[in-house]
Amino acid sequence: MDIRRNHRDMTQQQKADFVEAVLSLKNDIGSVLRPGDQSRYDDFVQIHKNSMGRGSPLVPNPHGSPLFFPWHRVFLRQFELAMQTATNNPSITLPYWNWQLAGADNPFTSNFMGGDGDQTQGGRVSYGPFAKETDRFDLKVWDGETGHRGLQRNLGGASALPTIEAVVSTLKNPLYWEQSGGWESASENDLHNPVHAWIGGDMATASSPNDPMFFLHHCYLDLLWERWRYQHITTAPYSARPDRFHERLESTLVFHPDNEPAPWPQHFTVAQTLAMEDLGYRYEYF
Ligand code: CU1
Ligand code: CU1
Repeated sequence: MDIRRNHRDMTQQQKADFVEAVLSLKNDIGSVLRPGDQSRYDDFVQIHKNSMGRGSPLVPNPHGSPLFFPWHRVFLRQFELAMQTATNNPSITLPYWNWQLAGADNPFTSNFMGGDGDQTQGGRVSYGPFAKETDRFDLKVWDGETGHRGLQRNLGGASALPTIEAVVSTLKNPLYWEQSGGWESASENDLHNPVHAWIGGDMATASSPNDPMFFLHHCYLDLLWERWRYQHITTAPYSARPDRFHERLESTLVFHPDNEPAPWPQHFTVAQTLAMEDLGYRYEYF
C-alpha cells in the first residue's frame, strides 16, 4: 500500500526523490500519446488540457461536474504509478500541500518545488528544480500554440488561498452533490479554483499540470474528499445529477477522445474510484 504524506512531513531525501521522479518523467520516459514529440510527463498535461475542452476535448468534461473527484483521483494515481515505474522506485508517492505557507508548510523553496515567477521575465520561474535554467524542464504542451518560455507562476497575483475556516466549513456540506451546491461544487469552486488562480501562470490555464504543484494541490483535494466522507459516514460518497447518463456510478471515466490513443490500458468506472485502498494507496493522516 502506497502512503501519501504532507510534504512538510517528508524527509529531504523523500522530497529529492519526488523531484527526481518528476524530472525523470519529463526527460527519460517517452510519450504514449505523441511519441517523439513530447515526454511521458507532457502526456499528463495534454490529457488535462483536453479535459478542460482545449486541444482534443474530452466528453464529458470532468470539471464543474460530480466527476471532478473520481476523474482527478485516477489521473493522480496514474501519474504516481508512472513516477514509480520511471525511477524503478515503488516508494515514491505524491506529496500534498495544505495551502498553508508558514514555515515548513511552504513548498515554494529552491530545493523543493521552486519559487515564484520573475515578473520581469514574463513570470518565468527562475530558480529551483523546474526552472528553465536547469534545462530539465522544457514545456511541450500549453494552451496556446507557439512561443512558450518555461514554467510560469505569479504567486498571490490573483485570488487568495483558502483559509482553514473555509476548508472546515466546506467540509460541512452534507451531500456530495445537490442542485444548489453540495460538497463537490463547493470544494471545486471555493477551495480548488482559487488555488489555481493564486499560483497563477501555468496553473491558471487548462494545461495546469505543466506546474508540478498541480499534483500537490490535487492530492490535498483528494485527501479532503476522504475527510469529507469520514465526516459524513452515513451519506453516499458519490452522487450525481440523475439525468446525466455519463455521471452514473457505472460510467467509465474518459481520458482520451475515441480517435486518439489511450494514455494507459486500464479503464475505471466511477464506482471503482471510491475506495482509494483498491487503487493501492492511502494517506498517512487524514
Ligand atoms: Cu482538473
Ligand atoms: Cu485543478
